[in-house]
Amino acid sequence: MFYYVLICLFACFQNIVCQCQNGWIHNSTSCYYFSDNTKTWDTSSASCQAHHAELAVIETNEENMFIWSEMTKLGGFFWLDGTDEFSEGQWEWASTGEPLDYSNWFPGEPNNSNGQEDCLLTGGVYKTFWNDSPCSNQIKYICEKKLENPVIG
Ligand SMILES: [Ca+2]
Ligand SMILES: [Ca+2]
Repeated sequence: MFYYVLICLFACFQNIVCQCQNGWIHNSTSCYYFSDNTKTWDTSSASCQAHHAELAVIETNEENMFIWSEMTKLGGFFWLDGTDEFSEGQWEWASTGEPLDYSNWFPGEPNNSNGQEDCLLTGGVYKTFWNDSPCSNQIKYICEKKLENPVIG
């Protein structure tokens, strides 16, 4: 806890807001929201954007393990920001258009089962691993927003 306060003080000194709003969880330079309710990938993405966030983009193993540590408390599958709906097999993060430089696919995935799996999920039976799934499935979702500079008025 003391160590965390030191980091937080340093972050504040650097003009970085070090707290997440209620219901959001801090990790590294982001705040995360893990939903209770279930939605399609599109409506999940829209819900995140309504909170000035995007579906979570996982860029490192550390971040993936943080996500897993929270998912284990809640249970269920969760949507991430990844999709290949624009070009089959070309996986990208929808919010940035960047390819998945880091990935943690379950063995045999992505398999585009029945030719209609274009959205990225994690958790559930896949645990820390990732699977491509039909975007119309209704599951939980994870939003992510970067810690922002404070507004100085
Ligand atoms: Ca696909
Ligand atoms: Ca699949």
